[in-house]
Amino acid sequence: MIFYDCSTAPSPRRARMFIAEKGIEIETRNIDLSKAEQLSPAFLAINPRATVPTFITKGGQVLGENIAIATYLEEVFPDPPLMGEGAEEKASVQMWNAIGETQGGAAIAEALRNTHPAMKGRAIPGPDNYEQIPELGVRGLARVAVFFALLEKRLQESPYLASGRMTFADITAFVFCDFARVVRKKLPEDHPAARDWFARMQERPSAKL
Ligand SMILES: N[C@@H](CCC(=O)N[C@@H](CS)C(=O)NCC(=O)O)C(=O)O
Repeated sequence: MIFYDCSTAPSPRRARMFIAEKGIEIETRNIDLSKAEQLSPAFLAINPRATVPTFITKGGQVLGENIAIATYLEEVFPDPPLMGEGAEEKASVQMWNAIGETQGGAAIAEALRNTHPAMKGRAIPGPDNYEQIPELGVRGLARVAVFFALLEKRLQESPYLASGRMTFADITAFVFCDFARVVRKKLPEDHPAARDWFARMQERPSAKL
């Protein structure tokens, strides 16, 4: 198995945390996005979608999405369970992970990629170039605040997002909450439950990698 990581980007950090929480060692290769290594012919030959994380399974399959990597690793290394057990918890992990991606990660990406000078012409990751739309930057910032409020509401009623224990859904939301610093946003002081959850997540050894 091979894990293509990037030490500075949020999406591969989710896979890195997941692997660490499983307590497993996987051969890891760093792809430096600041040097556009994801667009090099060598990497495009591995993943033509040009994104990290990318993961090669034992059987040689190329996985280019966090959800696929997590699903695969959960099956091969079931302990500790991070994708939920039983119908209710499994469904909840999928739901809160999707919420983290679409309402958290996507909002931050929208805000960052449509405004940062270094992302000019690269508003969307992948092999194709897209111009920035500055209005999407403004909308993205508004959506980050809505995401934080959603987390606060959920974490007022549950210690972790999907259930009573830490799962992949928490890894996803935590990584994006932390990454929101790139658009100068963090969980506000009047979100005490979300801030308490964030502090608990931050203390995990997997969060320090
Ligand atoms: N949905 C994908 C997202 C992957 C993604 O967008 N990765 C970014 C880094 S956070 C990337 O590879 N960016 C390359 C680029 O900006 O060209 C996943 O969760 O695995």
